[in-house]
Amino acid sequence: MSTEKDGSSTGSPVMAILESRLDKANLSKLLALKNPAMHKFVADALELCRPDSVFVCTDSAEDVAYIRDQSVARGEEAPLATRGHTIHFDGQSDLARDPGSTKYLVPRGVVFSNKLNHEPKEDGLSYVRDLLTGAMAGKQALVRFFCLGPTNSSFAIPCVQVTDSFYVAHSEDLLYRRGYEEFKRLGGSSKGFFKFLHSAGELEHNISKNDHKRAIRIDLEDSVVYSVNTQYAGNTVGLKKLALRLAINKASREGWLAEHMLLMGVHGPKDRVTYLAGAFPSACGKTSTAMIPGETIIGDDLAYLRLVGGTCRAANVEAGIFGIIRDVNAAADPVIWKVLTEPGEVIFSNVLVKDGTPYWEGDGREVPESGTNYAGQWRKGMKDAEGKPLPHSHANSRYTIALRSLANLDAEYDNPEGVPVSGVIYGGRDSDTCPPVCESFDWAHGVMTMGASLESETTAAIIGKTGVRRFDLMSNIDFLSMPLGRYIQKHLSFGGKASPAPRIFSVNYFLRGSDGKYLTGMLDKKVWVHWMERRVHGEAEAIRTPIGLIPRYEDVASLYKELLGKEISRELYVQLFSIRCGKLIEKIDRIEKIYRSEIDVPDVLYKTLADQRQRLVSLQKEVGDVVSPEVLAARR
Ligand code: SPV
Ligand code: MN
Repeated sequence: MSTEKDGSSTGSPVMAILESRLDKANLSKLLALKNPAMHKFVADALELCRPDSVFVCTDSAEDVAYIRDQSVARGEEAPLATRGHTIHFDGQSDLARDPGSTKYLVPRGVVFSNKLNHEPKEDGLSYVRDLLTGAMAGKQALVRFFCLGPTNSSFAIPCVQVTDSFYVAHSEDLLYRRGYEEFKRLGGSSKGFFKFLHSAGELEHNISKNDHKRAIRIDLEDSVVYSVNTQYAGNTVGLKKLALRLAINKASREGWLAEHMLLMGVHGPKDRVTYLAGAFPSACGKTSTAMIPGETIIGDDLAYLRLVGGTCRAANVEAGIFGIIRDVNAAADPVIWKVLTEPGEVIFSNVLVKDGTPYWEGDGREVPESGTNYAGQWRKGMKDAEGKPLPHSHANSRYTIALRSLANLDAEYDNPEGVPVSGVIYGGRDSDTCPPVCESFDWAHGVMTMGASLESETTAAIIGKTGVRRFDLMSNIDFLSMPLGRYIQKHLSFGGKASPAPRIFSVNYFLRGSDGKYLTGMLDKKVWVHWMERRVHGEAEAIRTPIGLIPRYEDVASLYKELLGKEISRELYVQLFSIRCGKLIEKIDRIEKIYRSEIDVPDVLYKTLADQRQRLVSLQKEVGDVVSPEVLAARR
């Protein structure tokens, strides 16, 4: 492509395409950004998808309002009774992320992990480009610019999104920082930007008709993600999980970390704010941890971690929440409840609507007799194909809001330098193995036995059976774009360069008693994060166990009292924090087996797991299969 010195594409084939596809006003908005590589991407997308018209969205309030209004005018969203609230429905089989249809495009000669869905680049490209050919006929293409992370910051990654879905473009407006001015500021030097091309495909009643031909293809070489025949945000909103896959790869090349993590400020004694980052698989308590009453939120889903002068600092990549709505109610989450029930911009998806009011499972209200949901008309007593009661709202139904509408937003949330990270949390959905909280011996021990050994029972956030135990290293297995072993090695070296490295903790909110009931309550996580906060500042002791450091009864009891006004019995504490040697050994065996079939796994991982197994085996022989924390405390 020939480009002029000023960064425009005058006289080139790219320019010819843009001139033929865009009207004057939109062309001039696009060309005000002097970025030939971006022009080339947009031209290719338009030539491939052949929309009837194109709208280039700047950061102006007027342009953004056009997207929001058109989403309603075209029926992709419908207004609800409360001002600013809308409902969007995805198709009946398009209600969650679809790992099976998501593949990396691997160039010839490159060895990729057999744990990650991939195919030869040429095959995958031609498959997805075929599906996208002419996919925007009869529609308008939207070209939007955003920024992952705060603008004008070392965390920032500019992004361009081309989509024919007003719902996707509107969601992105709530979820991300605007980036048109950032592209303008960077001019041709905005290298390494991410590109996303999405089409919902042919529609029937605004639902993707061909969702059986859903395809998401990730081109790591060219930093492009293609997505077609789907609307569910996890498959379509470029800057969310599509970008995470590109970012993990980029981060590994550049020595930082792109993580599926919340970021929060824990408010400790003497007005101290301590920042923690936390990785949890989808629907396992990530948002509710970030939203713990009395603490402040920076982000609930995606964080970039960088070393700045030896300190680990992190920024929220996003500016909004695409959160699970199930069990959000006035008691459990008063801050989100307020946003969801008062005027302001909210997109609800896949909930039940009755007379303009959205309803969902666990909202604490009477379920209406009937209404409209993702499957059409719903009535109480309806059964699914297996004869089970059909829930009024889908288990993965969600709300989309901007963080700025939250009363508990942390003051530092937009700091271009990020915030210092004192601790990293790894949590999974685990009924019977790990204690509610445990601190690793050091960074490397935490990376390998907590992050890289994470397992979690599956949830409705991905298509497939729920409740099945699944390996999910760092809660990033669905987004990993490089061999597992190399990713672990990157974590080890990152922490090795930090002084001090953040502490690493594991949590488990999902331990169950023999009656199948959860042993801890929704708000008990406040106690665990405050114990971490005290540990960071050297203000709480710990009991050494074969798997790491756990809290003493005295500290747990005083934190329950101080933070929740509750008593916790010694019996419950012992039940929660007993070391289940047999279960923990089985877990190590499962994890080791997974890594044995992978490439480039650092030897230290096997050694660390073997040492931990040995400690557990000795304890089991000496004391028994389930060992009380009080026995361990007495052994010191
Ligand atoms: C998750 O499933 O982890 C989410 C929602 O945060 S999605 O956009 O589907 O990824
Ligand atoms: Mn997520």
